[in-house]
Parts: sequence; structure tokens; C-alpha cells
Amino acid sequence: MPEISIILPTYNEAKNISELIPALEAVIRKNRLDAEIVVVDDNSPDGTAETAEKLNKKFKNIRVLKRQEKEGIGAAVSEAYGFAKGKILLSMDSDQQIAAEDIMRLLKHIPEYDFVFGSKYLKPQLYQKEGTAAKIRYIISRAGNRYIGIANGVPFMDYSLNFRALKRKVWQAISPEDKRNFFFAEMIVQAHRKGFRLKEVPIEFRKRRHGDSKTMVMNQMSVFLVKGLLLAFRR
Ligand SMILES: Nc1nc2c(ncn2[C@@H]2O[C@H](COP(=O)(O)OP(=O)(O)O)[C@@H](O)[C@H]2O)c(=O)[nH]1
Ligand SMILES: [Mg+2]
Repeated sequence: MPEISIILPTYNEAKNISELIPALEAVIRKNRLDAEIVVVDDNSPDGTAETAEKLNKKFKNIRVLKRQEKEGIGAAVSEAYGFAKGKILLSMDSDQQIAAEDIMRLLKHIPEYDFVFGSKYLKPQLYQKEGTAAKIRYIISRAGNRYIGIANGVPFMDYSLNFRALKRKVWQAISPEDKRNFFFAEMIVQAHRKGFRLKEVPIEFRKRRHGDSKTMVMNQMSVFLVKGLLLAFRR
């Protein structure tokens, strides 16, 4: 059994994973990590799953979880947590908005903490937000995150970033249900309520390297408003 499972949800990320996976493998080698990489793909038409399988011929520690339909990132990561074999579950986006080396920023706080997660807002200067669209997105997302914290009485800055490492026991104790991005907020709020030791760490958030974002920001904003309140009342 590997110590760590690195989980990469993908939808049309063939180009990105052909850069990200070798970069992660270099970090694994350099730090002598005992790790597998799990690619969870929702039947991407661009051949992402095949690209991952080809990379496994070289690296031998990659497993691909193939799902039939694009159901959302939360559903994909949730299934991958069950499929993964590691004692530590580390998930990150595949689009290279976060650097491969940064996984060590999470891992260094395990075992002291049970659940360590990256934050785009702890040090806002680390968030690349050039251009009007990126600035608007930053403001909306930051406000939405602050709201989740206040509504639920939880003291963090960023609930929505898929860059986190948790011990398997945390995953076994919580039951986030959302199929999309709100899944990540549920994870933090539920783990906090269960009394686990949580740690938020600042992470540099860069521009997507290749391809397009799948998040509809305004749509997700309304989801955070409604579901954030429901989560607060469901204790
Ligand atoms: N398996 C799977 N991955 C997804 C889905 N939606 C997004 N992703 C992946 O989740 C990560 C984050 O998505 P992205 O579009 O970059 O969201 P953004 O960073 O909020 O713009 C990327 O690696 C996507 O390929 C989905 O429905 N299924
Ligand atoms: Mg992205």
C-alpha cells in the first residue's frame, strides 16, 4: 500500500497532465515519497485517460479511475478517495494552477494535522489575477468563501480550493454530498465540526496552463449562497 495517493480529477486535461504528472513524479523521487497517482477522468473526449495510461508505462505508479459521465469535480474526487489506496489522500486540480512542488507545503504539516488545505486568500498577493475577468472572479470567490466561514462559524479563508491532504480517518468520518465545487466546502466544515485538527496554508494560485475552466463562476456563487446556509442549519 502506498503511503500517499495523489488524486487528479480531469476533464480534457491531456496536455496539462502530460506536464503535471512528470513534474509530480520528480517531486516524488526527490523527496522519496511512497506515492501513487490516481487520475479520475469523466470520459474526456481529448484522450486524457489514454494519456495517463501511457504515462504509467514509464512511471508505473499511476492508476486511472474511468467514469462514464461528466458529473462534476466533487463526485469525481469523492469516488477517487474511495478508489485510492494511500493512508494520506492528497487531491489537486490538473490544470497546473498550482505547482507540483507545492504538495510538500501540505505534506510537511502531516502528521501534526489531520487535514491540511491550500488557500488562495491567506496571502492574496500569491493569487495571479491579471485582467478584469480574473479580478472579478477573485472578488466573487473571496466574498463567497468569507460568507461560508461566517455562516458556519468556521475560521478559515478558502473553502473551495481543491488542494488538500487529509488522513484517511477524516474521509471516513465525513460525508460531503455535493457533486461539484461545494463538495470542498462541505469537507472542511464537516471535518471542523468533528473536531479534527485542520491547517490552512497559503498557496500560490497561477493562471491555468492549457485549456479552459469548467467552472461557471456566477452559477457557483449562487450555489455557495444557498448551500452555505443549508450547511449551517444542518448540524
Ligand atoms: N473528473 C472530472 N474532473 C473535473 C470535472 N470538472 C472539472 N474537473 C477538473 O477539476 C479541475 C478544476 O477544474 P477547473 O475547470 O480548472 O476549475 P476552476 O479552477 O474553478 O476554473 C481540473 O483539473 C478539471 O479538469 C468533472 O466534472 N469531472
Ligand atoms: Mg482551474
